[in-house]
Amino acid sequence: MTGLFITLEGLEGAGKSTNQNYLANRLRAEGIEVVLTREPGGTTLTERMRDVLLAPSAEQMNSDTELLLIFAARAQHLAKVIRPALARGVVVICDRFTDSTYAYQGGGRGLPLERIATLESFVQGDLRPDLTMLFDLPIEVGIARTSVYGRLDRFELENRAFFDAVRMVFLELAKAKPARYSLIDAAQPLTQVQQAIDALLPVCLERVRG
Ligand code: T5A
Repeated sequence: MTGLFITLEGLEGAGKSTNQNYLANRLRAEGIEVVLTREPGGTTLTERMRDVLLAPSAEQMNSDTELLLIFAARAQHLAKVIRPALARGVVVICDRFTDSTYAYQGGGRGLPLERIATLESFVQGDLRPDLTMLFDLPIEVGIARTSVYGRLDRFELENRAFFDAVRMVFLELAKAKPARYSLIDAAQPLTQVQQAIDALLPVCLERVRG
């Protein structure tokens, strides 16, 4: 048995966490076992690594340090959560994965995409998401939604140009890999976003049930 690996991507406030729960509930209603997880994070150890990555700090983090920390956390997360769940044949829904690395470290930080691809192969081998939902929206809409949370994390402190570059890479990835990606207009009201997810359910179910 091999499970199904679904990733949710997009800018801050795009609705990934909200719709991770929505999608999980829709699949569970069909009798499908689902594991929800996120990056960076997903295990006790990698949640601590997440804190290091997200906490604003007086000492500026070097971009390669950031990249390596993200892939170090990913190696642990794959070993402890994602690979075992897929081996049990369940659906894994992950809030962000390596496409976020291409978008934030490649687009936002300007690191070479080949360097990210090298680490991707080293850490993941052949494992790639089966399906990716990209929740796309302008950054101002996303930041307005998350501003209610109060304190900004290290990425949310970045400027408009950073997020424009992140968004552009996400859209390029979606265009380059149409078989894996579904592009969802996340600026719409939540009910419409969830109708778009409902429209993708038959594909998910077909893939799970073979
Ligand atoms: N990162 C991560 C990297 O740089 N490289 C990597 O490789 C990885 C994996 C993680 C940070 O790490 C960086 C990217 C990120 O900056 P995070 O907290 O996991 O940070 O990610 P965020 O995107 O910042 O999480 P958010 O919680 O801000 O965004 P979500 O999950 O997309 O949004 P959600 O569901 O929490 O919704 C936010 C609010 O909007 C409302 C919700 O109810 C909620 O209040 N909402 C809507 N309101 C109106 N209309 C809609 N359609 C709505 N959808 C949701």
